[in-house]
Amino acid sequence: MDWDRILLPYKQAADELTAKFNNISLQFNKLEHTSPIFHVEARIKTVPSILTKAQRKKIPMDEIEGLQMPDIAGVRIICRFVDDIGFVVDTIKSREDMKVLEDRDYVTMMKPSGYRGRHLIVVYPVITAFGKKDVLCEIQIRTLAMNMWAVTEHSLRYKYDGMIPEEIHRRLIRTADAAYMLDTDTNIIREDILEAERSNESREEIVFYITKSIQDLYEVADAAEVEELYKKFVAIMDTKDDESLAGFYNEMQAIAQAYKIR
Ligand code: 0O2
Repeated sequence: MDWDRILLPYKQAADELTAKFNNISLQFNKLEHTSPIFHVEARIKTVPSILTKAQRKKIPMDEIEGLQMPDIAGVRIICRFVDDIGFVVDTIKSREDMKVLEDRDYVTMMKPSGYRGRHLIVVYPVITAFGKKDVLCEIQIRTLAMNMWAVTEHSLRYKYDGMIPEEIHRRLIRTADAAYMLDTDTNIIREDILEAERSNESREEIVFYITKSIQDLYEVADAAEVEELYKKFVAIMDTKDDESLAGFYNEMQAIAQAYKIR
């Protein structure tokens, strides 16, 4: 079999989808100060892994690119909060550049192993050097906690060749429960966490504005006056009082406007 000819379009799909999801994340972070997508990774199944799965599932070689093996190209999207998973799913379903064929929800219906995650099987068209090809891709969406569990379990499954000893299996179920609790609790305080981050970020922006303005004022204003402003700023920073910082920010905006530096 000409594996390069088969697999290269899948690599292209995985690369393009990774870039697209990373851009969605970037745009959310820049414009909304937070993103439902925390991290994106992708992989192409290796030839031995394709052959093993084909053998295990009795998939004829001329059907390995079909729905029985939809994960030759796999993209994994990691979210911070459980609610983000649904948001990412809706985003993917609303896009015109890929079509969702299957939606497997192992978040609400945990697998007997303890595995949790949401899997979308999408058909994604790539324009290769030799023309257009529709390829299947599995998009796995997990929280950080679900991912940590799955990566750990995957290593153990590999180590024990799929026959995980009973005691370790019991521990894995306990850690899956712990990961579920972590997800549930952080999801409940999601808005508080995001609000704290937004306020930290706006504090950083204010501090950046003030320091830049003071620096620029040295070019146009009386040095002693600027020195006084700088001392006042340092004193406010020492108090860690957000209200005083906001007041000083307003003062600096007025001064910057008067000197036409902003
Ligand atoms: P890899 O190395 O991650 O690519 P099957 O493929 O038969 O196991 P099915 O029903 O065809 O399962 O597809 P499913 O369960 O929707 O998704 C399969 C993929 O989900 C697996 O790919 C894993 O990545 C992940 N997964 C599913 N169940 C488990 C689990 O119990 N533990 C872990 N760690 N991952 C799981 P592959 O091909 O098994 O492996």
